[in-house]
Amino acid sequence: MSEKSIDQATLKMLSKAKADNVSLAWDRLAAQEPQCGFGQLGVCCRNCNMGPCRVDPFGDGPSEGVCGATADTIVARNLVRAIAAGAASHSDHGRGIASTLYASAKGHAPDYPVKDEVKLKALAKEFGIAVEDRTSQEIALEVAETVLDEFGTRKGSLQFVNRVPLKRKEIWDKLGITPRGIDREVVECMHRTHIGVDNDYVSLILQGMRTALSDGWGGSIVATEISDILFGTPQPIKGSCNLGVLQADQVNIILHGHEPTLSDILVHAARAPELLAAAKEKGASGINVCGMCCTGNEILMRHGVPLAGNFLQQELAIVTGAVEAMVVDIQCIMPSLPQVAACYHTKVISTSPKAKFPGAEHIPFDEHNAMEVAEKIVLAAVENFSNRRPERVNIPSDRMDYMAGFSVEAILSALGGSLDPLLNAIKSGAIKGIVGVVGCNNPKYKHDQSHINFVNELIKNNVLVVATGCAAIACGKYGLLLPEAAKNAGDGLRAVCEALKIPPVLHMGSCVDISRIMTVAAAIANALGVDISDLPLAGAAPEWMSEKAVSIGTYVVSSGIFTILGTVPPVLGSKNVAELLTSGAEGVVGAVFAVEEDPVAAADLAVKHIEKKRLALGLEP
Ligand code: CUV
Repeated sequence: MSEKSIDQATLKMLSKAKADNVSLAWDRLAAQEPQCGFGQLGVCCRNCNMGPCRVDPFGDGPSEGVCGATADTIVARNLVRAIAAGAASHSDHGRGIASTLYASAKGHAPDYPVKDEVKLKALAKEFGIAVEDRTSQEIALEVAETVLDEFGTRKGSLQFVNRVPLKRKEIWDKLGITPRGIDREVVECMHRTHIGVDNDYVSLILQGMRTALSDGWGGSIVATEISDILFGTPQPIKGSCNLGVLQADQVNIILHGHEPTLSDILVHAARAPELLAAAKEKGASGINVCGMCCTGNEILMRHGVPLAGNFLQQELAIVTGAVEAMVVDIQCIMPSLPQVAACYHTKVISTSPKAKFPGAEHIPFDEHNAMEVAEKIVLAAVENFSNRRPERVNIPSDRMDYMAGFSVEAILSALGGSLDPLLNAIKSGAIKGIVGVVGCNNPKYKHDQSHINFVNELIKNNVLVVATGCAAIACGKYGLLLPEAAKNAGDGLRAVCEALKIPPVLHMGSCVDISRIMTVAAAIANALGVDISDLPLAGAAPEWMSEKAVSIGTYVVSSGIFTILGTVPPVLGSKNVAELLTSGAEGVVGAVFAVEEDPVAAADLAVKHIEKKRLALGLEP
């Protein structure tokens, strides 16, 4: 068991699942083994019905598919399709949030007033939208319309690319990878990877980069910025995480998925006095709303809602036997949940028309009468409390406090209003550099281990860590999001954290909030008058698994930031593609990918890279 996770709560629930005869992701992985070698290498093509085809990686069998596609073409096409799926997921999430702002401004979504007018006006100005003598509703309407237009714009490039330094824009323009429209890039990926269209691996990967950029500097940034306008820009906030946040004597509701449109409103709905009274009538002492995965990060960042865990803990939360409802919307939700829930009393409630789950109850969420639907969902959970089977309940006691909520605005205010203290700390070497640690869990690797070992090693080396997604949740569970964690940091970083009363690992939000990290990177580069690729920065996804992570990694590299992957992507079937991504890209976009499964060695790569960049900037390594 202990080889599966380093997290005590997880290990306890793994044992309980075994005793309860419940099968989990780890069991299903074992049933898949040995996994398909062609798939692992990326040399399997199912893009047309002359296939499926596969290229023999050892050179004994066929070297091309029926249409003549080589390993280079097949691997590149598969990669580009993964990027398109990932970018589409983030961007469609962004569109959903922007549509909610539109409905709000039109007066059709009364439960979604603008919460951050300052940010609304700042964004309006960025888009050249007039703010003087206009009501916030008028501004919101034009902002929503303008942002929604970015998805199919004909103006040639996305507005948010203007945040990056001129040098970066020139690189993109020269390569022809400046994103032109959010939807357009995804569509073009699907077109180019159809049989008989783009068969040149370099050309395909450039389109993959352009599509990823339409996510990082398009869809994701839209999701973040408009969420802040609607739900409030995060500020430092305290809370706690891991499965121990579930309460034995309360109605437990877990919000799992990605869109704050649902989760934010549900947090408020659960506070209604009549629902609380209903819960008490059922014998519960209260209603305990917790988050999971990225929607958990959204409500954690804004309301300090406890976080029950990260990706690999979703089934385990149900295994506690203490969850009345697992409410899901979109992305990273295992189809197995209703099956696991069938062994307990948990109701899995799906809410998005885009994501239905056989075996789950579907309560369609509607932004036009959001509060009403949210209350209905909470009531369903409350009513389920009496079905709880006490003999099946076992909540692990493990929980940890954290501090989160580090939006760009919150970081600036912690720094006293300008980036200067951070820049000075980097120049003096107190902080050597910054690494963004993001991404998922993956049952092929020991749960949370790579995240934690990688991050610990970095802070020891005076590298400030900014984290999002399931990586950030992992950090939370091990106390790395507490200011006290600075005691494990190197002297320089420790002093900075102590002076500013911040943790050495800053939780910046959900996966779409990696756009916050990119915005900070661009702002630092602009302040120093250099390109992003000149900065002592790196990115890492130590335990990634999703296609969204493929898009993220690609836009981070395409923005000029060296990125380390802790799990091997399916590209090794083409020497040319692998070589382009890990070395050739340096001369093209100024950054490359590295793959390193050992987290300590990965941290060493990041530190060496940072030292190299410092030296080039004339700073002491
Ligand atoms: Ni969007 S994409 S498992 S929830 S970080 Fe978590 Fe984050 Fe990966 Fe999913």
